[in-house]
Amino acid sequence: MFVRCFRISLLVLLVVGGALPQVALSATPNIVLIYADDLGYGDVGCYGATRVATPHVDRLAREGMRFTDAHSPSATCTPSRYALLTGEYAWRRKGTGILPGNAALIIEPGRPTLATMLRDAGYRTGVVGKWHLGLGDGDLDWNGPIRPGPLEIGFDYCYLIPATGDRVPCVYVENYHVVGLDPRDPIEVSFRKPVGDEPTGKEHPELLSMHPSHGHNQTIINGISRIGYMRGGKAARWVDEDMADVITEKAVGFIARHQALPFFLFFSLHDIHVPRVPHPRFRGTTPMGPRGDAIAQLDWCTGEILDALDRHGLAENTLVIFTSDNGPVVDDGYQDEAVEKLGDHQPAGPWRGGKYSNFEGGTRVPWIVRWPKRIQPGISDALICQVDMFASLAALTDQSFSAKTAPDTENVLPALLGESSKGREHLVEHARTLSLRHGHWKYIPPSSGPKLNRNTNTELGNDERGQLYNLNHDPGETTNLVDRRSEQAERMRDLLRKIESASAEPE
Ligand code: NG6
Ligand code: CA
Repeated sequence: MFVRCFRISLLVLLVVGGALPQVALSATPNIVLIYADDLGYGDVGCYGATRVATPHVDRLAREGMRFTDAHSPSATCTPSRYALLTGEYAWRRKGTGILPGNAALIIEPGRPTLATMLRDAGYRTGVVGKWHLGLGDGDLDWNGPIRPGPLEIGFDYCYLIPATGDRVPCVYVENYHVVGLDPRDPIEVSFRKPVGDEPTGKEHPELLSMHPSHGHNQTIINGISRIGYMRGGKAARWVDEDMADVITEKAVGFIARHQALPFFLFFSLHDIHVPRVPHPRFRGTTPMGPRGDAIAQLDWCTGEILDALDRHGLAENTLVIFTSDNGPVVDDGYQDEAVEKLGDHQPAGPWRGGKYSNFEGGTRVPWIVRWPKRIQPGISDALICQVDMFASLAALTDQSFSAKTAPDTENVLPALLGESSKGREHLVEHARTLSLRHGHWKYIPPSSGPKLNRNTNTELGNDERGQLYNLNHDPGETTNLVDRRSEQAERMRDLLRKIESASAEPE
C-alpha cells in the first residue's frame, strides 16, 4: 500500500513537474517476462544453434546474464506455468497436468500469485499469449463473460490463447470475452464427443493443409485438425499464420499504454509449440522447415519487444527475462518436417531427453536476464528455476509472502542480478517422475514407465533401477553411478522424499 501511494504521489509530482527524469521512476524496474513454448536449450544462437539465426535473443544475452543451469519447474506446460505463478511445485497439487482447452482455472482466486504480488507493489500487470491454466469455474460458456481467469488472480489485462495452439477453442480471449464473437454463431466446445457437424481430421484428411502424426485429428480449424471438438465462433477463429503478429501487437500495445507506472508484462509466446505455422514471411527462412522458421518468428517477437522498450526509452530500467516453459520436442503430433529437416541441430543442446523427459533436456531451458541499469553482462551457472520467480521478484519489489502458499520458491535474485554465483542448493525436476538435482548430482528414482515415447521419440529417462549422474563429468547422463555411489544415491533419495512429504497443506 505504502509503495503504491508512494508511486502515485511520485507520479503526481512528476506530472506536475513536467519532464520525467529516468531516475525518478527507477526504484523498481518494469518487468517483462518473455516465455517461449517448447523452446529447447540448444534452439537459439547464444546457446549454440547454428542452423537458425536468433539475433534478438542473442542481443539480450550479449547485454544481460545468460544462465546455463536454469530450469522450468516441469517438463510440460501447465505445471510449469502453475509453479511460475504460484511459487509452489505443481506436483503437490492434483489436476495440474496438461489441461484440456475447456478446463476450469486451476489457481484459485484470492490466492497470492506473482501477479497479485507485483500489483500490490504498484505494478500494472498484463498477460498476453498462451495461458493453459484453465478459465472459468467449470462448464464454461464461451459466449458469456469468461471468468474467473487471469483478472481474478492478479492481472489487470489479458489477451489470451486460452489453452494451446493445437487445442480448441481456437479463438482469442481479451479480458472477459472472446474477441470478435458473433452472438448469432455461438461457440460450443467438447473434449469428449463431437459437437456440430464440422469436419474432423480423422474423417476428412483431404481437407488438411497439415496432417497429424499422432493425435490431433479432431475439429479442423484453418486447415489444421486439433485436439478437441468445437463448433461456431467462425468470425472469431484465429489464423495461425497471424498469431505471432496479433499477440506481439497486443504486448507492444500494453507496454505503450503503461509507461508512466511500473508494469509487469507476461508475454507468453505460442512459438515454438505445434502446430508450427509461422507467417509466410518466415517460411523457408531456415533450412529446418516450420520448426526452424517458428524459432525465427519467436526471435522476431522478442525483437519487437526490445524495440518497443528502446522506442519508449524504457530499456535501461526494464528487467527482461527470457525463458521457456519446458524442453524441446521435434515431432509433437504434426507432420511438419521437423524430424526430416533437423540435420545436426540439437534442440536440447548437450542435454539428454527433452519435453516429457526425466533427463535434463526436460527442464533445462534457455534463460536470459537483462537489466542494463543494474546487471553486468555475463554467464552464470547458478542453479535456478522458474518457481523462484515468486520469491526473487518479491525481494526485488520489497514484498512479503507466505511460505504456506508459496512453499517451494527461493530467492535467487542475487544470482539473477549476477551478484552471486550461487542459486539453489537443490531442485526437484518434474516429468512423470520426480528427480532431484543437488549441486552437480542428478538422481532419478526407480521408475517403471516406458523408456521411449514412441510418438515423439523422446528418451523419457525411466529405468527400474534408480539413476545417479554426475553432470560435471557426464552432462549427457550416460553413466549411471547408482551402484558405485550408492550412498550418494541414498542421500538424494531421502532428501527427495523429505521434500515431497513437506507438502504445504492447502488452506
Ligand atoms: C500433448 C499433445 C502435444 C502437446 C502437449 C501439450 C497429443 C498426442 N499430444 O498431449 O501435442 O499439445 O500435450 O504441450 O495430443 S504443452 O507444451 O502445452 O505442455
Ligand atoms: Ca510447452
